[in-house]
Amino acid sequence: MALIDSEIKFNAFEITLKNKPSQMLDISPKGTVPVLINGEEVIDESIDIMMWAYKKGISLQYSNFDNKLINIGLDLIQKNDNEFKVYLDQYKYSINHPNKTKEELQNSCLFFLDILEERLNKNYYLLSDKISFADIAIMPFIRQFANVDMNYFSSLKFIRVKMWLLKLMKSELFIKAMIKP
Ligand SMILES: N[C@@H](CCC(=O)N[C@@H](CS)C(=O)NCC(=O)O)C(=O)O
Repeated sequence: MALIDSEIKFNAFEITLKNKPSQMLDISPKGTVPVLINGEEVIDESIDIMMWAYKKGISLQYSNFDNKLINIGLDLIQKNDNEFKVYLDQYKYSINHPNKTKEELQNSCLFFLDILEERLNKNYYLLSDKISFADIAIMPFIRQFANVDMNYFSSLKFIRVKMWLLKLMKSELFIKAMIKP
């Protein structure tokens, strides 16, 4: 989404994670997606790809925000990547956690929705009334959380998070990003 938003032309290749191609592992042995190759340059962390795109691209998204907001955004992404995602993976793959009930796994994720709801009480999007890199970085994971059990997600009290997710899923940017390569 950051690459599209920054109007950077690129080719996308889908990877079967169970059968990673050697071309990918040669350039990025840690074996996670996404990996961006730009000539000799290899960037294999999503946040680094986003930041590269926003610095290189013509989108004004990044410069729209002052340092304080950028730091709030980076902090939210940190929490998403290092805390929420751990609990989200346990909930998504609950079969690997037979000692925990579904309710326990769901409850462990809610702290992050609380944080997002509080931000969205102030603005339409996470940093301001304009969409930002933080929305783009975090939205896919909230979508994954919702998709595990849509009835449960719909029943939650987080009205603003639900509206925010719907708005982003209907956005041109997301629809473009979801077109299969
Ligand atoms: N911190 C990395 C995490 C990327 C990551 O874990 N990607 C998953 C797919 S969503 C992956 O490639 N997993 C490797 C595997 O399942 O073998 C990033 O944000 O780029």
